[in-house]
Amino acid sequence: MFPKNNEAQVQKGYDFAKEAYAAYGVDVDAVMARLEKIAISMHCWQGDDVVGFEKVESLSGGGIQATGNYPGKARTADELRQDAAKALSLIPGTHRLNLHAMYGEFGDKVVDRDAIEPEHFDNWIDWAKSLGLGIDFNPTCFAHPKADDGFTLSHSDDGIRAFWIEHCIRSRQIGAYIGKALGSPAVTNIWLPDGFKDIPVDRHGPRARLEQALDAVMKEKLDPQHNLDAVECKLFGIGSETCVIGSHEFYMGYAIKNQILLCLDAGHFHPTESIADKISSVLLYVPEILLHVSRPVRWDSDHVVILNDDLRAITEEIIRNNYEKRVHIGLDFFDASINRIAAWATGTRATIKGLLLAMLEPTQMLRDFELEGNYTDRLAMLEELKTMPFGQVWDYYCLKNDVPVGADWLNEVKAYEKDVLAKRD
Ligand code: RNT
Ligand code: ZN
Repeated sequence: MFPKNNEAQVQKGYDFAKEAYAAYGVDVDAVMARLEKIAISMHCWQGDDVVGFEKVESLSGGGIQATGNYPGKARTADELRQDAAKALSLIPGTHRLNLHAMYGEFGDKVVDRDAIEPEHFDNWIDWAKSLGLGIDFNPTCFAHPKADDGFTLSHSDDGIRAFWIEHCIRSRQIGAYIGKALGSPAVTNIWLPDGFKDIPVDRHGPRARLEQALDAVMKEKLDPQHNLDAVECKLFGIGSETCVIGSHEFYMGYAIKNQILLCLDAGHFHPTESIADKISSVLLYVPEILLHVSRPVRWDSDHVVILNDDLRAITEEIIRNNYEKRVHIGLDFFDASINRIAAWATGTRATIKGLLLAMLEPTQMLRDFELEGNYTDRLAMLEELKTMPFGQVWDYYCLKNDVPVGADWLNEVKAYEKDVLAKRD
């Protein structure tokens, strides 16, 4: 089994770390207070491999793909809630849940996407209330017969386009309903797979249709206290390798023009392109952004987020610039080859670690080096900071927030696997 925490030892480590950071002028207690205020939007779809609860035969599609068949995945909303609550109990802080329209509870009825109602999400709202969570929302514009040919809101068929417009209109209303009920705005994020596998002749037409469709979707003004709109671009997907209609330029223009949120997904750009570098630019032109923190491996593979340089660059940008009120941090990964609760916990804990590491940085000192043109000290210090006793602060943060310290959380995952997941198949 994995080692259990020893409170006295954690405290000792923390005292030591506190002094080490204080030498650089970093107040570790203030850092922890700041960290506690940041909510991560944990995505529900890691829990069931992006399947949902519609009464239609589940269809894959949309160019996204969960691979693996680890046993014990959630089959019902109750199971998914139970699993998500388990994961959240292993993650320090109070967070949010990111829901997709396909996770509505429709009873025995077949409710098509253009007929979803706020009530279909009441159980989620009650559950979120009981745990003090906020909820974010997404229309589901994929895995549906009307998306089978790869087009939704930009479809050339008026009827199909109208169907998806209705779905997105209802999704925004549901977002507002949820946000009102929970007293915290839901970020409703629109992503659609529309695009061409092979070289199109007309790139303008679908984009013009998408713009019009989005205008129809966004027509109803909703109270920003209840709902915030976001749009998510992509470079390519499986089956849309040559041209994605909702490209970066398309949505950046749309978000700026309409002053809504732009969603940047770490896996939706060229593999060497980092979303971290985009944040400071786009925040000059849009009020707020949404992030889909993901881990692309060679493509938009949606691997579980880990504390790598990409994640660190993202969290550093947020923290160094005090952007935490303007950047909504959502997660977007789905690995079906490992324990799904461990996947959630690993990715969410890693993201919080990234934020903590960034907060422990003596940024002003580094900025001063940079302004003086002293790149020697800037580089050398950035390297030295990597071996500061960050782990001791992280352990203490977990202890303080009543979640397992170190690898101890894996003991709980193992027990849950035995008691709950193993009984599902
Ligand atoms: C797909 C997008 C999108 C989805 C989720 C399920 O490439 O990243 O955000 O992953 O909506
Ligand atoms: Zn995404």
